Amino acid sequence: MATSLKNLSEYNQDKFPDISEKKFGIVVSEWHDDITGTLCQGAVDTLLQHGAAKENIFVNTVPGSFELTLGAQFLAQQEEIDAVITIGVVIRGDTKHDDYINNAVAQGITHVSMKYNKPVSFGLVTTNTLEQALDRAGGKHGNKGVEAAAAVIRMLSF
Ligand code: DLZ
Repeated sequence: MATSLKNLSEYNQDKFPDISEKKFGIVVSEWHDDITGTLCQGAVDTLLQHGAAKENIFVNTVPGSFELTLGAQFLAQQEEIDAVITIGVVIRGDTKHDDYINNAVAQGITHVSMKYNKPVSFGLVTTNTLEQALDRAGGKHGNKGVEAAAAVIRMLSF
């Protein structure tokens, strides 16, 4: 379903496990940091709301979304980390730069998830305009950071 038809922050909590002892790594891109900050806050709030301990949430930043993969790998390789959330915003420009970044991150974090056998969620907002990104960061389409956190929580019960 297209995001424009769905509030991203609506999710089913039925299969959420107890996460009070789980440790979460969050890697956040500094590009468009006003928006990624809101997405990250959405992710942190969601983890806390579902029982994670504040001291078990580790937030790290990377310069841009392209670096999310390596950031995710640094976190995922730590034995004590149970799940990783990646947060970034890539807004389409005049060139195909965004395609290269988005595809690299999608493939990269999939690889990290497979390599370490841990949930790594794709909290990368990829839009044509700044307005669309804001709509997905606490705007009319919810907060993609919330969804990214909900996805890893759900996968921890798999
Ligand atoms: C270079 C670049 C561009 C043009 N746009 C974005 C963007 O919209 N969002 C984002 O997170 N990062 C962008 N970057 C930076 C790249 O992700 C990366 O940090 C640099 O190419 C250095 O590797």
